[in-house]
Amino acid sequence: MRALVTGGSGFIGSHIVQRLVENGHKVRVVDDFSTGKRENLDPVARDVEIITGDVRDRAAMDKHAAGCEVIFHQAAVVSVPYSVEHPEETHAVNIMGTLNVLMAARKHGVRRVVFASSAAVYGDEPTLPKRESMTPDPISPYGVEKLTSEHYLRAFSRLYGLETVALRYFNVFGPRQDPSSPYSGVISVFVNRILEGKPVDIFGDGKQSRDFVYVANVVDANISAATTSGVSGRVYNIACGGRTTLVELADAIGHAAGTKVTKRFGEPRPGDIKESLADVSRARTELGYAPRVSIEEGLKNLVSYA
Ligand code: UD2
Repeated sequence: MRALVTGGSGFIGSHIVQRLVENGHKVRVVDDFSTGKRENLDPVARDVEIITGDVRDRAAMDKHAAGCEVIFHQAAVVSVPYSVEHPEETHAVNIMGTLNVLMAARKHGVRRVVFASSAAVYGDEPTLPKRESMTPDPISPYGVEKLTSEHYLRAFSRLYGLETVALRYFNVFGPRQDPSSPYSGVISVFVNRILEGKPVDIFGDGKQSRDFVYVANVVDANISAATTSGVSGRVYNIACGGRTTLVELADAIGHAAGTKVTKRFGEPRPGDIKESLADVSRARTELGYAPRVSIEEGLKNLVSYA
């Protein structure tokens, strides 16, 4: 297939690009390089068309979608706290960006759009595990933006027959996740600290839990979402379907790195949810999704990469 990956130089996007190239597909990347890094595409740079572009730029997106069969729409401002501080900016990127992608896809007869949604659409509702049949209740602009985008996808699929699939990522980790921003995912931060022989800072008692998922599994889900028939308009949780507490996580990273971990416990982070766990049975049944890389194996890969 000929694919466009928006945000293709970012953490998850670059892994999707790499797999597509390995599988012999033609790939175009559009990225504004605000957080994505050129070196993320170094392994495949010669085989990929890389365009500097902004999903807010409707005319540009229109041009770049031409000739593509599938769009993997990964470009977004991915930080929840940043969206709380800058809702206008994240609205423009995360909603208008999606709309621009959908309009361009429709115009150029793109077969399918696969969209990177988020567990943030569920908000703070304590029922576990999260199922796609639950009523979403986002509590941040970021969650609202991802949910709104999902609705646009479904509307375009109903109105115009454009095939769309939304994947609700839970806590994704793996190589190339940037550990250096205040909004970085906890695993990238902890791995960095542990490999430097420094203590890790746990916000709260460390009993909070997340459903961590290694990035290769997320790539598998994207490929299935692009190629499985009969799933247009659907949304899917993408996670492992298991719970790891922060204390367990720190110890597991220490184990993977072959070192003892010092934990410093501090104040809980404001706005944090206590637990997160996905039911992944819909993705399993309809997309054939099976998280084949365990958290332990993923951590081992990450530690040897870092
Ligand atoms: C994840 C997603 C976010 C959104 C949200 C929806 C990531 C990176 N973020 O946020 O985009 O989808 O889920 O619910 O996947 N922590 C520490 N010490 C640190 C850093 C973090 O204790 O140095 C804790 C933090 O307080 C939280 C947990 O680790 O309890 C996970 O934090 P995170 O920022 O990696 O991810 P999360 O679940 O807040």
